[in-house]
Amino acid sequence: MDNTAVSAMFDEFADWLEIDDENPFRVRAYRRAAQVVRDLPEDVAQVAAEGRLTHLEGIGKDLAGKIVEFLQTGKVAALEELRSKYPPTLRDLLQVPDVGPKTVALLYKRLNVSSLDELEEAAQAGKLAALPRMGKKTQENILRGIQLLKQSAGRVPLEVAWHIAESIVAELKPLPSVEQIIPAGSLRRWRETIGDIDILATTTGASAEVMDRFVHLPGVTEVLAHGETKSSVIVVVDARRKYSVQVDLRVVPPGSFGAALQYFTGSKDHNITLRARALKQGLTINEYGVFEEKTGKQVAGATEEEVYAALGLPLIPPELRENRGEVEAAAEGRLPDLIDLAAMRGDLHAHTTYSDGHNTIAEMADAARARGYEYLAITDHSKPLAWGMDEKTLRKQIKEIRQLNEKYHGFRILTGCEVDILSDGRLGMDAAVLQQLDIVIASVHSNFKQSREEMTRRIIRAMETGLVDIIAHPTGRLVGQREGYDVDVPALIEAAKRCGVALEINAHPDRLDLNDLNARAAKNAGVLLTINTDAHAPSNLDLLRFGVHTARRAWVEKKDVLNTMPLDGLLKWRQQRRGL
Ligand code: DGT
Ligand code: CA
Ligand code: CA
Ligand code: ZN
Repeated sequence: MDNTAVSAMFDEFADWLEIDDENPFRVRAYRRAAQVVRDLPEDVAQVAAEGRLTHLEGIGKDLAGKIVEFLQTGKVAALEELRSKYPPTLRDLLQVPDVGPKTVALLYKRLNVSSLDELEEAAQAGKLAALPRMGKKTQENILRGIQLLKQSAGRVPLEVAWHIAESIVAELKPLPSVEQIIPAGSLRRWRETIGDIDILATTTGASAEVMDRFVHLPGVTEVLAHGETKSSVIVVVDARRKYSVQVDLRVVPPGSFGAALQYFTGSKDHNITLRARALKQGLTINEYGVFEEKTGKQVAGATEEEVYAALGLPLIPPELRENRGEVEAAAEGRLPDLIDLAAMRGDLHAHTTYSDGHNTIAEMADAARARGYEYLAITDHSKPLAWGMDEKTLRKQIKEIRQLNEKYHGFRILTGCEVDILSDGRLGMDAAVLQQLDIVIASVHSNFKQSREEMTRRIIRAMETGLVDIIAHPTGRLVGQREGYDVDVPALIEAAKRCGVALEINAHPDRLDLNDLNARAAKNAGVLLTINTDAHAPSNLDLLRFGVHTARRAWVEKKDVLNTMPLDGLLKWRQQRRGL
């Protein structure tokens, strides 16, 4: 928890410094500090207590002092001073895609814009187009960005919500009176954004203890209700952005726990379909149980299994409960055997200091081994990205990986590259060196504004080179922040099938790209998928679960996913794909 708060503090510091037109080196030092603390595998407070802060990369005496000040007082005087120079709402403008600190400073100075509403007004009035380095197109993009923000307003990203829910469950579970406790709602279905968090519990005896503890948890800023069976609070967290979210805790009788879990897991549409099925069988279903309509006799309620069984159904995994054919499939015995985290044998997309990653190849490999993987593909960026490798650097990396591999048993670092797809669909790296690699990923990192036709042709051309094994984050969207480039996804799926290319479900919770619906379409078309973290630091490898649950929402099974294969199967697939 401290690491997130300290890292958010440095990010905010960097934002204000940049808005304030500070020296770029200083800004970069703060951003780097934010990153270092965010990815720190241990508790920053512990590091501080042991006087080891300055041993961390990029943390000098000055930054270490700020961390200590923050840990001790919850504030940093220098940051407070910076904040006081501007309206607090000014920093909200940074949430708009395409609006960086320089633009914020410009908007503030020239137009006196200091909040999202004022920015929207100014854009609608056409005032932005007249500013230097702007223009009509940027103005339109900013307006679209504000609309996107409003759509996702009040919803928090999946990762942030899980972080909150897991820490609440960890606080309440040890209480003597608590028996069962589990998050339900959209969180249990792993939707990509979460409206509010719904937690269910059963207790032995009275619920007063757990309710009392709940409303006094750290992070609770407001208590909306404090009752015997239900309490609601607002929790505020400061990840990179500040989020506040409502959390409901319900305590239900043990005999109704399964029914309540089923009801509050939803989705609402799934529940409506279930209720209609129950009625046809002379039953009613609600959050207390399943009952015979005529007699009112309860026939199920304690567990979810028995609730579904009472309706003649096997348990439907929560990720499928979106009313997308799952009730019918369950009734006909055609539910998929969903993939799970344990089936994953490796990660095929990771970065190191050879491009924009923060760690060495060996550090990333050790982290992968520690997670029990059989392989990790190192796929650093290529030119023409400023932080990308050229052929010579990639050859050097291949050599280094071969040397490292000599000391491993039962684990292999795969050579690879995340090669840039140029605007015309050619690749940013020579074929000769790409052919030497174990895994070639290709993806789009520039010129997002191409037309749908151009973008679709661009990516399909990359597949048609025959050099590419995987297309990473195929649509380029960022959850709640950026719509992604305009591209014909069904055409990409068709081309992937034809060219034998795998499509990625990028597991980073900001991306989840392909999303559930697109991934399901790809699976149905017989396209192989791969679930990868795109890790830029060892701790990022843990984000894989977000990709796996997105795959489950897409009805994906183990056999649909490339990196559930053992190493030899994976290499054989690649040989066949390349016609070798
Ligand atoms: P969210 O919070 O917007 O991300 O999405 P949910 O699915 O968590 O929705 P929420 O918190 O409003 O309600 C939790 C669950 O309670 C929902 O998934 C299904 C159930 N539920 C809520 N309202 C109704 C309703 O009117 N009818 C039925 N059948 N179920 C409901
Ligand atoms: Ca909810
Ligand atoms: Ca709710
Ligand atoms: Zn990447």
